[in-house]
Amino acid sequence: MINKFEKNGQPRPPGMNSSTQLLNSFRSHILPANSVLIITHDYPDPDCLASAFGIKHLLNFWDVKSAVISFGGFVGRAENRAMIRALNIPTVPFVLTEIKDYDRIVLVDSFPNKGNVPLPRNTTIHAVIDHHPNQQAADAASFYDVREEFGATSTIITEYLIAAGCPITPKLATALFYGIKTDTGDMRRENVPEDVECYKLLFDIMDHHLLSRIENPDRDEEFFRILHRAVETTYTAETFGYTYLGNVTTPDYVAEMADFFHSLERLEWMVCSGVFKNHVFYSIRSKTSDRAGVIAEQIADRLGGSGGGHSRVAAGRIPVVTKAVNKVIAEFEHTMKELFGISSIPEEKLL
Ligand SMILES: [Mn+2]
Repeated sequence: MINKFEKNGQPRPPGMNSSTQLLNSFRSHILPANSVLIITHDYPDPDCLASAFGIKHLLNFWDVKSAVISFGGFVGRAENRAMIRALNIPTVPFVLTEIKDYDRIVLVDSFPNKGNVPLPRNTTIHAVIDHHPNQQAADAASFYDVREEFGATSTIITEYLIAAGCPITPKLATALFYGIKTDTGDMRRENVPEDVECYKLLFDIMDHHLLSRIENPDRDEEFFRILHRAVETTYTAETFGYTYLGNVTTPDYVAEMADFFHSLERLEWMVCSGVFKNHVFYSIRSKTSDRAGVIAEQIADRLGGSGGGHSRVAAGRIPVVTKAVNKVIAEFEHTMKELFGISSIPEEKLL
């Protein structure tokens, strides 16, 4: 339970003054409240889980009686399930919540009406804290803190906790550290000095044994089946790699395999797709380009889905409505090749 900056009077991370102002504005949009619903994107990743967990701590610190973390979908990736278990992050499936039971709604690591949160359109959202690039206008009545240049929403939340003087427990520090670590890809993807400063601060507070348990989780057999299938279907076209996973039991596998196969030497791009619950999910990774989010959005626009993301990490989903799923996959692959300009480059199977 250390708040290092407060305690030792050390220099604050860059940008802390603006964080204090933003925190005060956030507070005035949320308090007074008895109950707050904290929503992450569907199939949550460590950054949004940690951010929601941090906001829950902050609201409890401000004497909000009930702060509930909820999302559509479920937690699929083994590491993320281990994170929830090891850090005791309480969550409630969105289908079991009633919006009217809550005084305020906070959205973390996502933006309204982007197709990846469970809230019905026109739901009043009182605060949005995010780091995804977004073209849409913010609703003037609500609180928005969207910092596109930040590597993780967990960094913004860490600054809030420090600015508020809210104690950061070892478990919360572990969550936020892991959120920053995964979203910045261990600092190999976009990040700002604030990400590194918060990373260092959290490193001294967190529980390293718990982090080790999260990063080395037990895996179910399905993981190895998916890995096998991915190795079999992967092909490359010069510096572009693609794998199609077929039906998956959780869309998290699509992101996970995109990350893993992206490490194949000579690849600049890696795209992975898979089918889950009447949707084709896809993930795009880039090593040096800044166009992953743009391409994810273009694919979604052309095929009637939703998509977007950061410069090197992006994702989307396309609904399978009237057409057969194979047809949607074929359209997806055709559009992908066109946008990457690889339609005429011969494909080479990995195996
Ligand atoms: Mn994030």
